[in-house]
Amino acid sequence: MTDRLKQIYSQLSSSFKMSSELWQNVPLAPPDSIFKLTAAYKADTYDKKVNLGVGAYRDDNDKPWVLPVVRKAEEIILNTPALDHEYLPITGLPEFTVAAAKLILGPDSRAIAEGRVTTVQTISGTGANHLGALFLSRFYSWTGNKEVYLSDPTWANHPAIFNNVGINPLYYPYYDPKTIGLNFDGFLSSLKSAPSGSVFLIHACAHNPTGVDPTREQWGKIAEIMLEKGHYGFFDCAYQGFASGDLDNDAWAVRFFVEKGVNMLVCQSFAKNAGLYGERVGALHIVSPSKEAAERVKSQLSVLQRSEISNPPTYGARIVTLILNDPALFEEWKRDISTMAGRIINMRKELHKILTEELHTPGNWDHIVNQIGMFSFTGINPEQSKALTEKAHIYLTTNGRISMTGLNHNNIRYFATSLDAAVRGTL
Ligand code: KET
Repeated sequence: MTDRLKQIYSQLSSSFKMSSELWQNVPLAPPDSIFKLTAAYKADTYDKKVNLGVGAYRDDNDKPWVLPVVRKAEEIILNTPALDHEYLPITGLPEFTVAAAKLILGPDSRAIAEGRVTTVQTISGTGANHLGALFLSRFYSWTGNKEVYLSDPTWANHPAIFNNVGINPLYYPYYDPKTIGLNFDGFLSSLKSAPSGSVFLIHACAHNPTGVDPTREQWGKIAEIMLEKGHYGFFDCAYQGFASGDLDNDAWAVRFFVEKGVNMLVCQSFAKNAGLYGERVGALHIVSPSKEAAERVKSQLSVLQRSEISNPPTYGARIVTLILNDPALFEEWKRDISTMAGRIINMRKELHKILTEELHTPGNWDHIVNQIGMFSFTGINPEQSKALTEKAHIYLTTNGRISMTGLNHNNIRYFATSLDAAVRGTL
């Protein structure tokens, strides 16, 4: 070997050595518990495979559904040559943020009229959760440790989002496996025993993963204690329209808490109700005690947003803006939402009927029809859930959550018989 070659060889081997050692202290993380299901489902070649993992709507042919109203809005965008690709303002498209606030807080919201609401366009609901958590981490008047109370169970990403900004997740009882319903007493005693001024993350409607929401009377009691104790409400609303099929109905709890004067923020997502998953359209709304406070909040959210994403993306926000601000498109959107919610409700009824009337599956399955939203918390244990995946090619999270929209008239019987066998231990 010539000296020159030797020199090159030695340089190369030392740079290989460096690159192989540089990340040696980075531990291998497990794949995401929800997204790994989509990947495994796609890789599976079995013809009867079923994906009940991620909460993304599918039509009765198991296809993603572009809402007809979204197609119309896209055409309008395509045919508006004046639209350019300039940056949006840091806090987002103003026509979007104004309309999004009205959608969740109500067109007659006093808080909006009084200028007490700060809205920032975010990277869908996840971005709203992150920005809200980051803002609290920096500016909330913490009296002790930075802690947030999450429902037990909750969306798998919640603890990770709060950990990322130095807020420690704690859990309040929410779900009672015995009744497959709300553990209302446990929830209330947690609200009562938490130190005053604690932050509680609350699912605004269609609780993920349980599909169990408090009744209006129960919400009333929750709000009362939150006011008494000066707790902060961190509302996550990813499913407005999916609980009842009605946008106003599903915003009831949020509007009620705002009206009662609970200190709070709301995270809003258009991923599910507008079927705009990959477009990442959402908003964070912080309700302040005064207009002047809302302005200061806005100034700080702008600073945080600028350093994180600079400014939010335009495309999805333009679609939602058209839908929210055009009365005809808005009416059409409401019909599209009830199409989605209606199909899910039909699948619930059908599944309940097959399990109870045809298969006589052991146990009570009424929760399948009583739970609301995209998910059902079946109540099966992790072994049964694993058996469904490994033996029947049915993909679901190991906590027994199923995304109801993955069911359709072609696969519901296969799923029901597999579930029946898993419960009987004969799969
Ligand atoms: N909050 C909740 C409660 C939630 O279930 C999701 C998504 C989000 C926020 C965020 O959605 P985004 O797409 O960022 O607007 N949940 C489904 C998808 C996911 O895990 O990301 C799910 O639970 O399957």
